[in-house]
Amino acid sequence: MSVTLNIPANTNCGLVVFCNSAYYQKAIVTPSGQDPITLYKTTSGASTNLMISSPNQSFSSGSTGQVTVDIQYSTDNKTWSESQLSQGSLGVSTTYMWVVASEDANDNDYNDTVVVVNTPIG
Ligand SMILES: [Ca+2]
Ligand SMILES: [Ca+2]
Repeated sequence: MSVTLNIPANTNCGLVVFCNSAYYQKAIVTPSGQDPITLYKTTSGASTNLMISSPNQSFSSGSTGQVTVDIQYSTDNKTWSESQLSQGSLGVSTTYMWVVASEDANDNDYNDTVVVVNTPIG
């Protein structure tokens, strides 16, 4: 199950994803009317802290500003399951941030994959 971020339309957004998890992780960020941006954490085994970003780590929120975020995990890099998602947003001084945290299966630390989208204000 994905969540939808309601971002002002046609706004440039930064994208960072970080992980703290043993399982494989996949984050799929889809701005309305655009191709999905899919980021993977492919290392499995020991718990791994990792920040991942695509070479093009910014995107436009598009004509509606609706951006969906889906986070999945896998134990074998073949079969993927939906993570539990927790969504929030905050404004700090001149920056606004949307955060989607996720839990894959085990310990409820909700940091297995965390997607952060940011825009400047004003
Ligand atoms: Ca966890
Ligand atoms: Ca974790």
